[in-house]
Amino acid sequence: MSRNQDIAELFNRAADVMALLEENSFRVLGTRKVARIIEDLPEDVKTLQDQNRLEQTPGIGKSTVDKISEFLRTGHISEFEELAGRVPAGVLEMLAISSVGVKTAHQLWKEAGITSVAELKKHLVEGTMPKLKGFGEKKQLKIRQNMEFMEEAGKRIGIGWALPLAEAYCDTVAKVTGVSQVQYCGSLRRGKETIGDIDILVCSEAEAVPTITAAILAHEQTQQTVGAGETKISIRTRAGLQVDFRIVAAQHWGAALQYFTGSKEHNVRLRELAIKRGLKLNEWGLFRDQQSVAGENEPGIYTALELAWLPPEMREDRGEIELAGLMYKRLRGESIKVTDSRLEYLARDIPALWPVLQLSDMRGDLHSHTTASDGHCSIDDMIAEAKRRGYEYFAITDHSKSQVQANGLRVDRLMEHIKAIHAAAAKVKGITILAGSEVDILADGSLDYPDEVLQQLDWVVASPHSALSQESEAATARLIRAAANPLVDVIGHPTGRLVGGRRGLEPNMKAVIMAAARSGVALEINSHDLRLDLRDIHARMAVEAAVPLCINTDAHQREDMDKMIYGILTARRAWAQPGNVINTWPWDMIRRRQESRRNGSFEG
Ligand code: DGT
Ligand code: CA
Ligand code: CA
Ligand code: ZN
Repeated sequence: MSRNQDIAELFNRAADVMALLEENSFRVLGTRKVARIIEDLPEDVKTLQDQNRLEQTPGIGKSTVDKISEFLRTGHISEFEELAGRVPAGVLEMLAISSVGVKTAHQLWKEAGITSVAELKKHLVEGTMPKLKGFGEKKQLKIRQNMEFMEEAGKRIGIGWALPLAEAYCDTVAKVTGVSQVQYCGSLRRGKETIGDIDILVCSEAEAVPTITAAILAHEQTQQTVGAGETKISIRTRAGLQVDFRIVAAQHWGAALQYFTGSKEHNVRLRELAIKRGLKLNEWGLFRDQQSVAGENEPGIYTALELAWLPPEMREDRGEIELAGLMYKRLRGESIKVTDSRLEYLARDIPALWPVLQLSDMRGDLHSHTTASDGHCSIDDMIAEAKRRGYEYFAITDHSKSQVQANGLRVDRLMEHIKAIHAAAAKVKGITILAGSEVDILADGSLDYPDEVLQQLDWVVASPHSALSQESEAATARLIRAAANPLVDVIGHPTGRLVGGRRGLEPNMKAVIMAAARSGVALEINSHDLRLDLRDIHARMAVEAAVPLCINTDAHQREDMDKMIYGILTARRAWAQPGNVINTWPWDMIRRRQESRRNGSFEG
């Protein structure tokens, strides 16, 4: 920011303060106008002042010149600071949230007594906002979203935002002549729910580096360069996110890929293993003395360390290195002995090759909404989209009656809706359409429809939506009670948390998973990038307990079905194999399980 902009900012800020203090509106407007004039000055204020030309600028009077001079001398403007002292700092901070203007901030401060961003957030998250004029649910949601966005921008960003951005940069770089491979690495390649910065690895000839750099700088999202070396360039995007690019030659590709994918903890362990074998591992390769042993491709690094290759999502030093050691032996036909408690549940089935869950394994999506509740597309449109994606089955699960704000269906409307879904299904061949519901799990664990109603549905997702800040014990009892109902096929977004936004329920997850194992209910990984609920570590507990997962997009419109990938990444982080996820199964297999649960013959 230039000095002119800095000063303009101070004037604008002062105008905000005056407005908050309900000063004369001419004074407020006048101050904003001065800010605008300063911002638009074609020359640096300091130059103008030094040449005594500042006074001659139209719209800048004596008092403004004095303030600017004071700023140039001291770095602040005392009159403005005095003014700011009369407004709580937190109220001024609230103005930084887009969609909170002076009027709103004044209202929050004077009418609701809210004087900090944290207080505002608490009210919004807990739904305890005092009634204010013009401050409806829509406005509150908007503020909250902007607030969360701001927080994320300040620290880590959601994967749903980072992944498309990284892919766009990869596409740009891949088009440059001389580039043979491009891959995003780091936490993004490991599929973490939030990303600190994006790391992109480029394989190319040295001659291509200037063209690659130019292509990165010319990308529409690039704001500025943060750092650059011979084979490294870091940029900041318009949204403030850092992207690190590293360019390597083909003989180092695999080693660099392995290194920059991490995690750091995983890498530290690998390096120790290398040292034990008299080798040296770094981002350039795996070496014995000065001689390269591996480095061209990633699996080669692992093989040289007598480890099986595992998908990046598992590389967190949570037992995967021990697993990879056993898998390596397995592949060689050597006998193995499992001593690591983290691997006990797998002991009988340590695979020789890890079956990585793929998007193409998914046979259906079992949680979606239509215009009947709060979705944006018709039944026909959603079915057509599911079919277009090649799904074998698809469940429409609109909200139940307690979800009033989501236009939840009362029983009479639900009965009509079931008929409409079946009628729409009859028109489409080659896909099994399930008339379902996303029935609310009420605070005490009872369901929003009676069993007689649930019995008429082809598919039941039961999810908590309200009372999400209840005590852990109550949350545990609530989820266990819902899980015990054999008419429930899957517990949807079991905690209700929002990534970087809302903590959601914090039940004793072990107890909930044991209850699910007894009843045979599946647990959802809701793949909306802001939910990812179950999260990775909890989903892993489910996998260990052989509780099936169900990865659903909770689509409210056709394009939401794209979000399946985020759930898959989370499932991989949970060490899920395709068989652990029920919607990789053929419908008949799911149906048989459902039947046995409904008629009481289910035996786990
Ligand atoms: P982030 O960006 O905070 O979401 O997480 P990462 O994992 O992407 O971390 P980042 O961007 O700092 O570094 C990318 C990768 O580079 C990291 O996953 C592993 C590797 N790396 C970074 N620093 C170290 C280090 O000190 N030691 C080792 N062994 N590897 C490192
Ligand atoms: Ca990173
Ligand atoms: Ca980085
Ligand atoms: Zn839903």
